[in-house]
Amino acid sequence: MKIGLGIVSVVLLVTVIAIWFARVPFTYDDMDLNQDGWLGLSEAMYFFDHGVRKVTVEGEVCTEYYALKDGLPLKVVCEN
Ligand SMILES: [Ca+2]
Repeated sequence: MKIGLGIVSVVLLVTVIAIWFARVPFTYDDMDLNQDGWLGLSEAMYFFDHGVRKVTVEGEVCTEYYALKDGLPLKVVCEN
C-alpha cells in the first residue's frame, strides 16, 4: 500500500514538473543560473514569477522575459 502511494506521488510530481516546464518559455540551461547542472528550487521559482514586455533591439521589436522579483531580464526573443 505504501509503495503504491509512493509511486502515485512520484508520477504526480513528475506530471506537475512536466506541466510547469511546458508553461515556462525557458530551457533547463536558461534556468540553471549557477551552471552547476542542477535546477534548484530557488532558481525555478525565480523564473516561474516572470513578466513579458516588448523591447527594441537594433531596431527590431523583441519580447523580453523578466523576473518579477527584481525586474532583471531573463531572456530576449526576437522574431529574426
Ligand atoms: Ca543550478
